[in-house]
Amino acid sequence: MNTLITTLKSLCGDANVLTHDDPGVDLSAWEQDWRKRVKGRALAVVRPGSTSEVAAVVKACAACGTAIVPQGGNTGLVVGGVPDDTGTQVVLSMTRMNAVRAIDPANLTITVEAGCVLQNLQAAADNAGFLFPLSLGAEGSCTIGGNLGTNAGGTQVVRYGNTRELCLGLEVVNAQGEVWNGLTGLRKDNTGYDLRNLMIGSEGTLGIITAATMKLYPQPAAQLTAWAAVPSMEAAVQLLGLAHQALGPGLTGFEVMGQFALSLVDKHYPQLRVPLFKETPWCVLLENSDSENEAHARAQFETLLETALEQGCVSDAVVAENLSQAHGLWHIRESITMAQAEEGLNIKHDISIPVSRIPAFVAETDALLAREIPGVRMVDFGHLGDGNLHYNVQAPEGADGQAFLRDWEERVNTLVFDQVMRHHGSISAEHGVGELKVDKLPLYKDPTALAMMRAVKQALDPQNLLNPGRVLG
Ligand code: FAD
Ligand code: 2HG
Ligand code: ZN
Repeated sequence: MNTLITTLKSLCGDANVLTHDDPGVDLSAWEQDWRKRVKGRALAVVRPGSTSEVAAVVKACAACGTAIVPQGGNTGLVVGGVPDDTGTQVVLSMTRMNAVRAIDPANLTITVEAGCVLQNLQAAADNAGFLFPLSLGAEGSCTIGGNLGTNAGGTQVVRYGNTRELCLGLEVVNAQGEVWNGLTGLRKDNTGYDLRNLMIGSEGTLGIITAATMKLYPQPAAQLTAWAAVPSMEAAVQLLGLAHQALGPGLTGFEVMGQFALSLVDKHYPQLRVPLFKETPWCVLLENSDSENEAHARAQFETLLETALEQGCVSDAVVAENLSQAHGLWHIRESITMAQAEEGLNIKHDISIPVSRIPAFVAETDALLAREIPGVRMVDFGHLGDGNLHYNVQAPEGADGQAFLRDWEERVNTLVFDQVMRHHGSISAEHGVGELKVDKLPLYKDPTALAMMRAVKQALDPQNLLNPGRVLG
């Protein structure tokens, strides 16, 4: 047997080192990305149970020059957490390290291990009487380590920020297998370079996050959800301005959903009963989190929606009567990704643009794509409150998805990303670069920034052992 495998087994236990040679073991769950874009082949999947085991595994891999691919829930959308197809890389699955280490109510912090599933972190905060606001469709499977690795966004960013803004401290194993204990929980610490923010969003290329201290917030006294039909993207942006004014920090969600995106949910999950979408090009989902009470939140919402109806930026609206209706509306929004996958392979773009430019971007880019690909179907939706659109391109009705990707992906990406640049945006808002966008970064990122990023990678991981081929290629 490979001597590295023997060493890894002695470090983590036989049951926690899986290889293709083990009878009856299927490694596909770790080797295949969520979107089924890539199927790699791992040398082994290693599941450490503690920070010291992670450190020892990294040291053993570094000693023989074996690359490591950190993995959490494997829900990433840019092929960042699966091995390549050489059969030489070790997948470091963090899911056994899932403990809640501590809650500090006075400091409003929670310290958890990296493999803690986001939903379990939310529940631990809730049980202690607090809110942990990070929320995304994959929350039942993704881990806080993966969220930090990708600097995930989700649906509450308009109020609470990305994962980066929610993190106060990290524990990290570096590429040399040394442990950096930065679990401070401090809101102020100006003692030099910000290593925490360097690690967050580095997609496993600079270090392995083993634990994190995250911010907690008071739970809102009331949370109300509204669903509004809007006549245009301009109207959606106007409604966002009104919502900021009327709700202030109470505005905790502002999502936009195009008619075709909602029609896919209606088609594939008719039981979800999508409201208002048939007569309008766009719908908006708004959330108002109030620190007073439900009556106050409802009155605020009613005033906002009356003003919006008067000004013509909303044509119709419903306000959820209770929590279960609110969950139903959010469930429709969160089902778009699955409905799109049911419809077939597609070209995803996770882009950000200044909110003020989004209407022009969508109108121009829709027209360019329709001219190039007659019948192309646009699955547009996303976090309009943050200027983040999921501008996804689906093959014309009846076309073969595989052939569509082969013939059009490059051309469509160039067209969309050139448009993003013209509107001063970013080609990755929240999903990251992974492997899918590695070749695009040199084309669309400032060359000085890219050179500085390469220098950081070279300094921290000179052997290029941590997630090689991702982010920088
Ligand atoms: P993985 O997929 O396992 O890994 C992601 C990246 O992080 C990889 O590069 C990996 O190497 C690295 N990594 C993982 N763990 C660690 C660690 N401990 N230390 C260092 N690096 C690590 N994303 C959003 O931002 N917003 C959304 O609204 C959103 N919605 C989604 C909805 C659905 C249905 C799905 C399937 C995905 C969605 N995503 C969204 C994408 C995905 O859920 C996020 O990127 C999430 O943060 C990934 O977490 P994970 O644990 O699954 O990480
Ligand atoms: C979301 O906002 C996710 O639902 C997934 O970021 C986006 O499927 C997508 O393109
Ligand atoms: Zn998103």
